Amino acid sequence: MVKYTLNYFDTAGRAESIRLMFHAAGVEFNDNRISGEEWAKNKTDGKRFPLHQMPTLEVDDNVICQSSAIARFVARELGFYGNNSLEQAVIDQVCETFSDIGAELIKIIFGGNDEEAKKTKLQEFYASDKYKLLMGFISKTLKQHNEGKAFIAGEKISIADFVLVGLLCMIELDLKEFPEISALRERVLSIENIKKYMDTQKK
Ligand SMILES: N[C@@H](CCC(=O)N[C@@H](CS)C(=O)NCC(=O)O)C(=O)O
Repeated sequence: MVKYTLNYFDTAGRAESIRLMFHAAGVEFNDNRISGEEWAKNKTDGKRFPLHQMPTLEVDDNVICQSSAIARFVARELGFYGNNSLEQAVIDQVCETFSDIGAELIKIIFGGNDEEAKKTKLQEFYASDKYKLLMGFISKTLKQHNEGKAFIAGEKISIADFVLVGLLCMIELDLKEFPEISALRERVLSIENIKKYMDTQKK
C-alpha cells in the first residue's frame, strides 16, 4: 500500500482540496498539520520541503511540492481527473479559473491590516465584471451537465468540485447570483466521507 503524508499548516488554505479527495476516496493518508513553531524549524529541510514552502506530499520515498501539482497527482491516482483528455481540459479550465479567483482574493486578504478596507475591496471584487465573468464561466460549465445538477465535469465528481469546496472552506464567496454553485457545494458536502471529515473540522 502506498504511504501518503500531506504536510501543511492546520488550516484549509492550499491543502483542503487535496485532503477532501483523500477523504472522498476513503484512502488513508497522514494529514500532518504543522505548527508555526515546527515550520520555522523544518522549513529549510530541502528533502521534505524542496521550495521551503508547503504543502508537500510524501509518496513513499518521493516528495511532491506545488499545491496544483499535488492536487492533480492525487486526482489522477484516486480517479478524480475525468474520463478522457477533453474532460481533463474542462477540469483544468475550471481549476485555473478558481486559481484566478483565489489570486484576487489573496491580494485583498493579505493586503494590509485595515479590516474595513478589506471588506470594502471584497465587496467591490464580488460586484466586478471580472468576478461575474469568472464565476459565470464556472456556472455555465456546470449547467451543461444535467441542468447543473451533476458535477463540474459531468456525472462524475472531479478535482474541480473539490477545488471549489476547498476554496469555500477558506472564504465565503458571494454566491447570490450563482445558486447552482451553492447547490454543488451542498452535493459535495453531503458525500458521507466528506460529511464525517467536515464534522471533525467544526471547532
Ligand atoms: N506555489 C506554491 C505556493 C506555496 C505557498 O505560498 N505556501 C505558503 C503557505 S500557503 C508557505 O509555505 N508559507 C510559509 C513560508 O513561506 O514560510 C504552491 O501552490 O504550493
